[in-house]
Amino acid sequence: MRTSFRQDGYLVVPNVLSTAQIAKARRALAEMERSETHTLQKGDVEALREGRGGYYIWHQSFIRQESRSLLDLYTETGIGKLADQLLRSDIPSTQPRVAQVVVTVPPWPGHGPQRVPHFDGPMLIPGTWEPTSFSLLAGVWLTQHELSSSGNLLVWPGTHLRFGEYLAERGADSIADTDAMHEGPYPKIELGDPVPVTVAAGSVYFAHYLLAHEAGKFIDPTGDRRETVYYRLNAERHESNWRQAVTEPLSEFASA
Ligand SMILES: O=C(O)CCC(=O)C(=O)O
Repeated sequence: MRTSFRQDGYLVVPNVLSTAQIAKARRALAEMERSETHTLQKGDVEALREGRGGYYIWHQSFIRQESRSLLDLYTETGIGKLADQLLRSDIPSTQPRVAQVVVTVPPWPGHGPQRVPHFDGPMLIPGTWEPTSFSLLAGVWLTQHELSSSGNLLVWPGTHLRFGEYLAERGADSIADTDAMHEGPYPKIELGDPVPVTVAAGSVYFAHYLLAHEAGKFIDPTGDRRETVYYRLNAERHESNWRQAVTEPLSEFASA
């Protein structure tokens, strides 16, 4: 498990959620969707409402009352404990502050909001020089998603290591120089071939912060929508160690 995460930069753990946990989380999402309290981040929500298919994502901060259900999902399914098996034992994961919900509804012939592989941005906090990097992403798949070309997440295995080399050569702060990168943003490094993430409902996906990824097409109009909840996880002290974490991409992770 650790070996493939270290090499590929991602890992899928099947059968983490019970059927009851999946159903509870899907009900919570449906309720959030109906209440429209979510903050739409990007995507074509109008297309979805009008039944034309589409893709959208929104952010929920755990500080907000209405997103309590997403924190419950995180806690009840033991995602933090699984993440801790990937991280070094002296720097376990801390509770996430942000969850991101992704929903794709067929047909979705184009790509997601970002049309090229990307990382989740340096997203510098205004007035500071600290990027809002994180250690690893945990994604909970609430729907069955075992076919490709059905709005899959696409990943480029091994790119977390090559992105790390790129940053080690230029210095960690060059992560903010997105002008030197492709639009994604993602640096102009060798990517290799993308792999569609195909998983069963109830699986949890873990990915390194630096791994190149993108939302793929959804070409089958009869397919089912995808519902994924992502959590951005930090190893303890990531905020002060982020420069080392991005230039030595495995420095926060346990050896194989
Ligand atoms: O469709 C997905 O799951 C990927 C979402 C994504 O790339 C992102 O939020 O940065």
